[in-house]
Amino acid sequence: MGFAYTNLSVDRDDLRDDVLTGLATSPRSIPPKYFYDDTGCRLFEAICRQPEYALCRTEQALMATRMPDIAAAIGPVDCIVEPGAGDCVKVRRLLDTLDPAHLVVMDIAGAPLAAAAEPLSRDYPNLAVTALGMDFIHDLEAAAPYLPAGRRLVYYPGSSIGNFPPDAAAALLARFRQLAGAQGRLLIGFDLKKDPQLLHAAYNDAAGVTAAFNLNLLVRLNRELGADFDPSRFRHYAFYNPVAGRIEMHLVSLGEQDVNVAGQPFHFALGETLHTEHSYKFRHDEFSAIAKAAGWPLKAKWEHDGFGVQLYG
Ligand code: AVJ
Repeated sequence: MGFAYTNLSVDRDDLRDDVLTGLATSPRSIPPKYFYDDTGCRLFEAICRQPEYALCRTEQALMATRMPDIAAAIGPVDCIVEPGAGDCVKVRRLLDTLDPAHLVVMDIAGAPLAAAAEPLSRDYPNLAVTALGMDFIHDLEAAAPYLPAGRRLVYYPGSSIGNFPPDAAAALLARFRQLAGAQGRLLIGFDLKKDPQLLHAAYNDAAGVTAAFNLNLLVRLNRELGADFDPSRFRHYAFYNPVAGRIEMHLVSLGEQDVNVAGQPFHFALGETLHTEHSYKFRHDEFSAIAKAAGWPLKAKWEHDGFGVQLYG
């Protein structure tokens, strides 16, 4: 039924503005969505193969074993919408089972998204595939003209929602509510709270892949913003903060240093951190309270080995 790609993003300017703003605040921070350049996408896939990082594997196992139950709870859908679809692998299982007429995928990395989404229209001949290169966190509403009428299921797997503090997560889920429409549904996956030692290990893998993923952000800024970070002078530092219920990931300056980013100078003191990611962990009841505040009534929930999936709508 065809394939269409539209690039709605202006991400280069967003990157520059977001990074300069984040470097000027205290503590310094950069939004985690900027991890995912080509190298970052490959490193994240490698993280998912590390023995300590079970998140992707347990979600896949849950979806594989509970799919009949999940599909029955969802009911018929005309369109699946996946923000942050990336390699478009996970949604195939839903396409196989739910057989919708339309799929709308979005990702900030537009070119890799288009390359991944195009084959779906060949593998599913009755499916109309729309790929949107866009920053859905910034500008979700830009997708509205591309959504077909009918019953829409928003699919947000992978614990991506964990990158947002509870208030921001509720705000994003409220915007998903608008996107899904009156009859809409939401299927969302998130990492459950568990033994903090397990969480710590997942973000400090022995092979150093998570460290490379974190430090790659500096390499990206060097290339795309003409920055001159020396990644060897920053330390990957990730830990579970049980009070806040989140993994915090930082790059800690190993000494006094001056860095130029997009023509602007920044001084890092010894021990000063650049905060790169929050990864919140939830209990089922905590998550459904956030979703409820965003206008989503809970329909069903599943869990497997420390990973949770919930259905709303
Ligand atoms: C893709 C956001 C789910 O938070 O666990 C993996 C990203 N960061 N290791 C996560 C990530 C460090 C990941 N999410």
